[in-house]
Amino acid sequence: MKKKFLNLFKQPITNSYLSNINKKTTKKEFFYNLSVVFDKKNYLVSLANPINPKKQYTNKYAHRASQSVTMSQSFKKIALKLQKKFKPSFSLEVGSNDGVFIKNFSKKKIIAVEPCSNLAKITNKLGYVTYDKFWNKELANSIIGKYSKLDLIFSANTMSHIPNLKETFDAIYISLNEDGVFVFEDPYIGSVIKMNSYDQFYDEHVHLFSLLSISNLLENSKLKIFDVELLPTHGGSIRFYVCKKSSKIKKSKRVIELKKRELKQKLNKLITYKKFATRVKKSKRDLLLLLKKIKKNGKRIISYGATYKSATIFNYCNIGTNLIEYVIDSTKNKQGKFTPGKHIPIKSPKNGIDKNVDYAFLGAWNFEKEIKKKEINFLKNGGKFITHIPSVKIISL
Ligand code: DWN
Repeated sequence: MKKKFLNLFKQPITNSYLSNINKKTTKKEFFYNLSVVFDKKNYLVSLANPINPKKQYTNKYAHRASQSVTMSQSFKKIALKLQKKFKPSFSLEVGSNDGVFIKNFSKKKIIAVEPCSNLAKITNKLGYVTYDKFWNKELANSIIGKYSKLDLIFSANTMSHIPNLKETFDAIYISLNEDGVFVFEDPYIGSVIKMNSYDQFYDEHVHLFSLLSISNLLENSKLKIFDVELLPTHGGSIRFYVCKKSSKIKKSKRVIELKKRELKQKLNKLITYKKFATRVKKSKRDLLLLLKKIKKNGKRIISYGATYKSATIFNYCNIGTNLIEYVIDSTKNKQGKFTPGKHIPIKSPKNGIDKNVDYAFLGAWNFEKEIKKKEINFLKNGGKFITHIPSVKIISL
């Protein structure tokens, strides 16, 4: 039985950065009601009404995973680790974005699937065969028909984006060799609860996983979890190692330990999510109070990183250009555009944060360390960051 615990109200599609703001473009903007449910049966946390993926993963997809040094390094590390550990002859990545993971493999040893054709074009150009299609059983059958079954399937920040997990996991099963492994990582609900990072809920994050929920989902499949890791990336992610139930790969102790930890955190109880929803309301009140106070004192506030996450914050808290003048982002194809829903202009950081800016809200709070390092002069000159993680606060040198 699914129980609604969080309402983030009217939200736009987070990838829908607007090129122009006029009556025609704003009238066409798509909004939906973002609410989140907890399934009391399998403990999965999901959006109540997912959007049609064809509206989201278009040929205008904006996010480029290679934009952050942190993520490029993390993907390189896991790519090398998986090749060393499993020695795969032939691998596949589901959701390859701009190739940040596959570029660490030989072009002959990996292929990819990426539904956003503008992104698939990038990796095809680099010489990595990339299907610009959605991952499903039909595609899996055509890939194994043309090539062979796979020793390794990797997927980062993609499984959580797919509404139909049963079809997805079935497609993984038919594509894997007998001792093949499927490794996937996504933001971790345990961290979201702990850090109060409610901005991890947006149209693309259809589900946020725990070990408990994925274990339950896989009960009805021919797959099993044999290892798990918690990662610092994206403010706390979880990486699952999965194989066929018939495989001889041994289960790691970490699976049992993390299950215990999740039960202690009560990730299997509705009350945990209800309490979280109360903290989310407080976070909104505190953020608005702080931003309004700063503005009243005549100070200038911008936002750092035109993230999909910050679309949730700005729309839920009703933050527009009255409070945040503009957003800076290093992604070229976001620059010159406007944020979805609240229409805040996005600019290039050029030589870092402008000298006349007093405060920068961390839209990309998950890269706080990287950003602070890059913007050390802003901090040295008295500039301050604002974050809502884990509670609303000002960060100065
Ligand atoms: O799952 C998803 C995650 C991985 O990426 C997607 N559904 C969409 C996207 O979500 P996001 O926008 O919340 O992700 P990030 O990775 O937090 O985005 C960071 C943004 O900040 C990028 O647009 C790049 C930008 N940035 C910057 O301008 N300067 C990042 C860093 C580190 C910087 O120094």
